[in-house]
This record gives sequence, C-alpha cells and structure tokens, in this order.
Amino acid sequence: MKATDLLVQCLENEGVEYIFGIMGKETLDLMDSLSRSKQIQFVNVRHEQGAAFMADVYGRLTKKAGVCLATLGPGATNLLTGIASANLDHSPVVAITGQAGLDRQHPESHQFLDIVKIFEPATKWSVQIKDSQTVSTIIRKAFRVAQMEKPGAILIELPENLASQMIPTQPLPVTPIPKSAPVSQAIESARTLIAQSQKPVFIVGNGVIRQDAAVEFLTFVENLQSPVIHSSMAKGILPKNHPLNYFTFGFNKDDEAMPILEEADLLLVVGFDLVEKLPKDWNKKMRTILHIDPLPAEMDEHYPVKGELVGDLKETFQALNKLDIPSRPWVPIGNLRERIETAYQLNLDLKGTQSLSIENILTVIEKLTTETTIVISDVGAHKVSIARMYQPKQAGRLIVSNGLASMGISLPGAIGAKLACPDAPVICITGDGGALMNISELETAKRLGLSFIIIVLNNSTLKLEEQMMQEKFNHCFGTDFGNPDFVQLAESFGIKGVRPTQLNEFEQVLKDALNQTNELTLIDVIH
Ligand SMILES: Cc1ncc(C[n+]2csc(CCOP(=O)(O)OP(=O)(O)O)c2C)c(N)n1
Repeated sequence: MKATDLLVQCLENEGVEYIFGIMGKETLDLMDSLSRSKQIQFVNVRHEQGAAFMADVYGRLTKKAGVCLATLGPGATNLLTGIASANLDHSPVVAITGQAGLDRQHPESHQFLDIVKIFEPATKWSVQIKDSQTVSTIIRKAFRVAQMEKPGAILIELPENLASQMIPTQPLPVTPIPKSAPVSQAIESARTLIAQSQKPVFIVGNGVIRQDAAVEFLTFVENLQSPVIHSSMAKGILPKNHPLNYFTFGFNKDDEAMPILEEADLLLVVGFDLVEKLPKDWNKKMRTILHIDPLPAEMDEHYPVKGELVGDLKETFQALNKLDIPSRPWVPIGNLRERIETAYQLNLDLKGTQSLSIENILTVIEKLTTETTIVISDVGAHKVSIARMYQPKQAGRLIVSNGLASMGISLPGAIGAKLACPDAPVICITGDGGALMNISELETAKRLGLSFIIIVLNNSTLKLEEQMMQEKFNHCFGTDFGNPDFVQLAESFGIKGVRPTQLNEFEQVLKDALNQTNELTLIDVIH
C-alpha cells in the first residue's frame, strides 16, 4: 500500500470525519488517497488560516482532534495563526502539511521552509515523517498527544518523496487515554485546607468543560456553598441565576468580580489555564491556592500553591463528592452579586430602546438562545462585552479565543461548530475588522450547505484598539477603515443579507434566521 493510503487509513482509524484544507503539488498523493475514503470528507477552504480555525472549533466541541491540511511553504505558514490559537486554547488539532522531498531540502529550494521548526513554539509536537514505515506510529502518537491533557495542536510534515513509497504496515489500535484520580493523601490535605478556610472562592476554567466535569463540579460547589468566578472560556458552568455564580473576570483589571478574590482566604483554582489571565492580575493579595487540575501547577510568583489535586477532573470531583467536607457558606460583602449584575448589565431592560448597541444586541441574543445554541465570538471590543455580559445556557456553548485571541476565528469557527454539532443553532458574532479577515469562508459555508447566522458589528473601526489608544494617548491613529456593503457582499455569495435599523427589527430578523434550517444569514449591524 502506498504511504498516503496508509496515512488515510490511520486517520479513518482515529475516527476522522472531516479534513479542512487546501492542497498543493506536494500533497497530491495524499489527496489521491483521500479521494477514495468513504469516511472522510475533504473540506476545500479558501485560506489555510480558516482551515486551522475550523479544526480548532471542531476539535474543541467534539473533543476529538480536528484535522487540517496544507501544502508546504506558503500553505503551511498560512496555517500557523490558527494552529497557534488552537494550541494556546488547548483544542485538539492535528495539522498535516506537505513538504519538499528529502532529496531537495539541503540547498535553497523552491517553496522550502523548515516548517517543523517554525511550528515548534506553536504546537505540542511538531514532527517530520522521515521514514514512511513510521506513518502509523506517528499518526497514533499525534492523535494521542493532541487529545491528552492539556490538549493542543500537532504538526506532521510529509515529504513528497515518501508519499508514494510502498509500505506493508497497518494502523495502530486506538487505546483510551487512562484517567487518574488524586491520591488519598492529597485529598486529605485538600480537605484540611478547605476546613481551615473561612472564605474559599472557586476560580473555574475551561478544563472543567474539556473534561466534561461540570455536573460533578457543581455538586461540589453546592456542598461547599462558596462563590464561583468563571474564566471567559468557562462561562455557563453555573447557571446564570445560581446564587453562587459571581460570573466572570473579564478583560478589565478592575472588574467588579475582583474584590471577592481579595476578601477570600483560599482560592480553589479548578481547570484554569493561566493563558487566560495571569495570576498577578487576580491574586495581588497572594491568597493561598488549592490547585485542582489534570496537570500539576505552573510555577508563578503570584500562584502560591498549598495543595494540589492532580487528576482527571470528573474523577476528582466524584471522589471529593463522596467525602464529608464541611460546607463553607459565605457571602462577599457589599451586595457584590447584585453589583456585578448591574455593572455587567446582565438584566438589561430593553423597554423603550431601539438602539443597536452591543449590550442591547447581546440581551436579545441571550433571550432567543436555547441550551444547545453555540455562540462564537471574534476578538475585539465586542468580545469584551460578550465576556462580561453574555451567559450561555450550557457550559461549552460560548466559544471564545482567549489564549492567542486572534481576530478572524469566528466565521471559520462557526463552520467547524456547525459540522461538529449539526443540530445546534450557531451564531457567530464578529467585528467588521475580524469579519473581513476570513470573509472568503462564506463561500465554503455556502458550498457545504450549512445554516448559521453571522452578525457583523459594523463600526468601520478597530474599536478595541481605538478605545485603548484613546485611553493611553488621548488620541487615535490607524484604526479606521471603509467597509463593503455587507448585505450586497452576502448576496454576492448567494447568502441572505439583512440590515436591521432598529432593535425590534434585529430581534425579528434573528428569530427568522434561527428558524431557518437551510440558509445562512448575515446580519449587518451598523452601530
Ligand atoms: C490577528 C489579530 N490582529 C490584531 C489583533 C489586535 N486586535 C485586538 S482587537 C482588535 C480590533 C478588532 O476590531 P473589530 O474586528 O472591528 O472588532 P471591534 O473591536 O470593533 O469590536 C485588534 C486590531 C488581534 N487580536 N488579532
């Protein structure tokens, strides 16, 4: 069998359903092998960055590695931003790139770049296949490493001259990743730490969603009766109206949730990735940490760990929930929950307003979403508002990029989301800056026959940068641009485009779009 036939068999063996990418001369053998797969659909995208973002969101939602493909040189470098984003957000992704044959890598050579080296800092593992006999081992290892904690991105490079070599090997069997629970001694010292504290607070992160431990975590929280603050990526773990929900620490240093962390005497940090927010920004008072995570704690001056529960989070909370740990009920001073609700505008009254402000729009969106709706945010001022205001009705149903925080993720991400969860309504919210970075993927979405909603917040500026520059220098520079007519642009792709001018029109348009099961709708919101 030729090496790329085996590679495709290995991908099928891993359960791969989609490969997002763009081919090139150096991947022709792989494309030829893929053309014969009955299991894998190749999704021909319009820019490799889009392919990586699609694989990221697909991987994040299915918890199986999303796969993307590019050719050597420019194809591979185009993948890089999306791959780095997946890696920092801990989404499982396997990227496969073509490469010049081993016979022409030593001299200056057309389109040849050392892609493995370029991808090293942006991946968990970046590897060149040097011997076609190793294809099945490398593919199995790639999926295992991509999917095990903390998940991330892998780059596999296949030199052209190996692609067509004939080899006799088989895919390796897929074995489950073992789950471990913390040892009883660690659980005992955690129990003591909690028992000694008067005011513990939970900081909960995306690890709880990744490890499907939200139910077990909530049981533990309700036993302990202590307040919970979510990271942006962890929103939805506690329901909006849960009395212990103190919402999110968002983007601002002086977020209204911060005083809770200062009043607390123990921080139970659960599945939280420091990439979302450095401890120096939330632990100025150097409160003691009980670290509860699949991996041991990072060393950080502002992260003074006194106890560590290291293990699978579902197993950990199942074990903790069997113990008799005394509850630690307390309420932060100063009506903080109500103050956060007001500051984050969580219960905005829309009576008498028709303004298309981001706050009003998010309030309408939240009203119309269900438990299954997936909202995916781009990066910009709108993401800050979403991080503070928008409350998904289920954990994992708000997708934000908070590691690399790269503009341009949301439209391709919506394609990945819709393919991962075909029955879920999907709403992508993007600034006009981010929208035009990957707008070409509208054609991909249309071609795939997908149905989702794209809301473009059209303000002809890089709003977040404008705000930050204004604050720092009292003037702005280089933030403005012009826009196409987004309605006509959508229509030119064969997609429905609408431009509501009032809030009630926006609500009607969104309702109609959510009722559609076979149409893409772009909503142009000028504000
Ligand atoms: C790829 C990339 N380039 C630049 C930035 C820096 N950046 C962060 S937010 C932002 C502005 C985003 O503008 P827009 O998409 O219009 O959204 P808005 O802020 O107006 O809501 C920029 C330039 C980034 N995060 N990612």
